[in-house]
Amino acid sequence: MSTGDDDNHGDPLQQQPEEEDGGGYGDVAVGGGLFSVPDAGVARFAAGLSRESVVDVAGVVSLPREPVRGTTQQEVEIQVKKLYCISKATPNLPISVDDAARSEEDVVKAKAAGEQLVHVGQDKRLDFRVIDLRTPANQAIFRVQCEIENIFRQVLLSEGFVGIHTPKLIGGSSEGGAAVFKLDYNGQPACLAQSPQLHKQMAICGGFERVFEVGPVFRAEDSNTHRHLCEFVGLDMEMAIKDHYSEVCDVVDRLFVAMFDHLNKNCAKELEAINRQYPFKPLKYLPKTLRIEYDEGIRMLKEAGVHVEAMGDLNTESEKKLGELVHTKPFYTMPCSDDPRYSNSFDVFVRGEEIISGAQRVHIPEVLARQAEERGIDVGSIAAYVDAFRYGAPPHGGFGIGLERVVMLFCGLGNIRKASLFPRDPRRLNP
Ligand code: ATP
Ligand code: AMO
Repeated sequence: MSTGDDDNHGDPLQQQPEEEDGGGYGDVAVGGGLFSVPDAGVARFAAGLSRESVVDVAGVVSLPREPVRGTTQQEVEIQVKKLYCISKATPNLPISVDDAARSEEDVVKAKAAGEQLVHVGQDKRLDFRVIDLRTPANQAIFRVQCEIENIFRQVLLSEGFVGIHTPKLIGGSSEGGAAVFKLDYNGQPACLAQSPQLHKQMAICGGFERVFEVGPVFRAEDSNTHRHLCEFVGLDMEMAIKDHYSEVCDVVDRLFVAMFDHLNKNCAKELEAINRQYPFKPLKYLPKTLRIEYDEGIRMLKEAGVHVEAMGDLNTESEKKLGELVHTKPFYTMPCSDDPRYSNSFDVFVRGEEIISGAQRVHIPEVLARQAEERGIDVGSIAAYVDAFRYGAPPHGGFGIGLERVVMLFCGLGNIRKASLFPRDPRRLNP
């Protein structure tokens, strides 16, 4: 809906002639908005419009005399002078925006009060995503997502990184795992990239000291979980390091503290809209770092059945178990020089779930080939990558972030599908 005085309406399906100004305004609710219309004829026309029709209105905007109950658009009232219907919505909408905008709590309360409400489940929302996306919470979620992506770019650009785009059609798995979508590439076996891992490292070999990429990542996940998608947006970076891979962790700290501060400061309205439909507790974080908090480590160990004393030092067994919980690392990860059972790697967890994986990489081709072989990877399929380290390669490291996971976990959404515009999960390829 737009309001204004210009007559640039193309070829409206239906149009009301301009009415004389003054007196006799009546109210009518159209598609969730409150309009004051000049006379009964216009009121009839407006009331006959189906919900979600697109209208173009010329009129005077004012603050409402009182909020419109049970609607999603309550901020302004319009005294209509002209009303055009630009696009008629079918009167039999599969879901209504008002139903889709209710919180679980609203539904429970209304049911307790004996009201009959339509509950819109997750599958139905996703089946009719274009309507579901119109709810205030969804509008806010994708604005928050856009801000996160923007801050990622801004912080890295300000630190001298250059944005790159790596190929998404590649000859073999980039993470060494089986979760790849295979395809035929003019007669050659190929797959969709599981990450920009190999090529972002090769960009470092190509003389770019600091690179980042925002792009699609494909994972042939076979289990339906609340935090895995088959296609997600990867926020990746890679950088040459001088002394220690903690230089990469320092960037993580600066990036995420800037990101979370920015969201809290500049997206208060969006976070409130999300909170109204999907209540969540604001994320607590330290002002300077995201590195693992002791309590979080203790909680993970306790959940895994390991006995640990509150506030006690972790013994070797607990440390090892914590290491296992935070996963076995891929073939390109640099082992720790003091104890090769460990690696120079890190994960970042938010609300107990992983949002980032990162590490120093192996830049010695012989070690890289050996580690790949040990994990059953056909070294021939990654020969150009291994060879890239034969022509001079600086020590380097980097990390990958799942954009939808950051949105899901910052906003406590509970399901990654809510943070994906048109999610792709093991069962869903549509819409
Ligand atoms: P993978 O490729 O192994 O699936 P991933 O990076 O895609 O890893 P996840 O599968 O979410 O992301 O998590 C990786 C690892 O992190 C898991 O194998 C698990 O050990 C650990 N992990 C994730 N979430 C939790 C959690 N809530 N508590 C404990 N460990 C967790
Ligand atoms: P990893 O496999 O841990 O690491 O992935 C990086 C981050 O991507 C997110 N993520 C996912 N998000 C949604 N659906 C999925 N199926 C999914 N799988 C992973 C998580 C995870 O932390 N190459 C390394 C990164 C690196 O070391 O630079 C990698 O891909 O937020």
